[in-house]
Amino acid sequence: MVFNPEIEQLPLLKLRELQNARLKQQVAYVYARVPFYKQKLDALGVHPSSFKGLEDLPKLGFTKKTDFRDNYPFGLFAVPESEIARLHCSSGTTGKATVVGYTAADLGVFAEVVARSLAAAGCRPGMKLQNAYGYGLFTGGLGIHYGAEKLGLTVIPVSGGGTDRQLQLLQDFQPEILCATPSYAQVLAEEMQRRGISREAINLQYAALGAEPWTETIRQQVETGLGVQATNIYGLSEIMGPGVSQEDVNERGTGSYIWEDHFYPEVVDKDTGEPVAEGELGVLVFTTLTKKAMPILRYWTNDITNIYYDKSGSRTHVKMGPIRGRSDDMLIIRGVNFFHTQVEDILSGLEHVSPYYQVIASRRGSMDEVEVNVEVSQTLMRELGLNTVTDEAMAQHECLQALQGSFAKKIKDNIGLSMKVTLLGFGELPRSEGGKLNRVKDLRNLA
Ligand code: ADP
Ligand code: K
Repeated sequence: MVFNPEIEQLPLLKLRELQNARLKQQVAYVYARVPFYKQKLDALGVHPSSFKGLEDLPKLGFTKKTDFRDNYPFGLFAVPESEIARLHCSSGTTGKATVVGYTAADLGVFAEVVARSLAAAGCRPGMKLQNAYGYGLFTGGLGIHYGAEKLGLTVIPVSGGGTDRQLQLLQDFQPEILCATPSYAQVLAEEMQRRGISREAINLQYAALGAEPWTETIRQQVETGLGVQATNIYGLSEIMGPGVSQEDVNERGTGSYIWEDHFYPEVVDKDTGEPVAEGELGVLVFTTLTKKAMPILRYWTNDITNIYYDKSGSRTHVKMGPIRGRSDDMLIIRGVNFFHTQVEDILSGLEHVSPYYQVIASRRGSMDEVEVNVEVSQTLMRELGLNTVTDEAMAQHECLQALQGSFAKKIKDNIGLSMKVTLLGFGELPRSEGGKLNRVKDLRNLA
């Protein structure tokens, strides 16, 4: 279902006109109202009176996470504090939390883009949505909540965590939609199986998953385990929250629509900051086009992805591929750049392993080393009669040695790095407790 066809299917030329007009307005607005931007634009020699719109966008420099910290808490606001209707913070995955503010009009746009997103995810008015995104300062819970209400869904505001209660409500209230982090949806799928709750006991049809990188492996596990069609929802507090982009349920695997009438995307080279060609990987950069409380010019998200137009898509807006990782958590090992999601892609091609893994980087002398811990599947553990994977078990079972060897070889072939692979028993790696799951440990700077 398309929530707002007039905008979501607006011909591209019209969309450009709209973006151009909005961008000029937004630049004049921040120049007049935010001292930080006035100083910055003056230093760059940009003045709203001569700013030509999209073609001049690269002249605006970048806004970075440190600019939010330097202006903590309210220094980037463009309206008096009395006009701020709500405050949120980013979840602080990397460092101190970032404060963001919304006017009532901003909250209206937030609800609109989430309503579009949930409609694209398969939701239709009258359905029930179990919202397992965290409520509170994190934008996820409340962001999904108001968008779901706007679309006409019944919201079950359960928040993250509390797996017993989540499973109970899935059975008692029979919601059609689940919103959660992908790692938490995995937990719910796994717990259902462990507790012998059949898929027929619940009524889920769709899941909109986001807030952290995930891959086709996880999609498969969640889709099978919960009996849903799972789509990607992406967003970030600095720009709005969840619902900056969303995958259409019938176009799964082909990218997520960015609601570019409100959030103008660019992809730039992570070293030079220069725009890359359509479809090429780089750092995603967003400029807000309609924000009132905290308009942001060219925000350097640190998220690595690509953007492209899909002519066979149901909407005209640009699509983005999955987030490959953050440029700041990209691991550089012996000069080779890689993301933990590459390890996950390899795992998806292997039998007899669970989708859980952990990548640990450490340094011995001046040598970087990487270890990958991965769980043996529950089925194989049962077949071999094992609770955990000891050295004796490794020595005794050739299939375990073969598993370890083929995984290590695939990593070497695909990523170009030798990594030490350690097999663990099923269930030994940490699971999500309702929020995001950290799959990478970089111990190199701790020594
Ligand atoms: P924090 O930066 O503290 O995690 P946010 O809660 O604002 O704060 O999270 C935004 C970030 O979360 C994004 O920049 C991105 O790295 C990640 N993220 C959000 N949604 C997705 C998604 N669907 N896929 C991959 N990463 C995502
Ligand atoms: K996040």
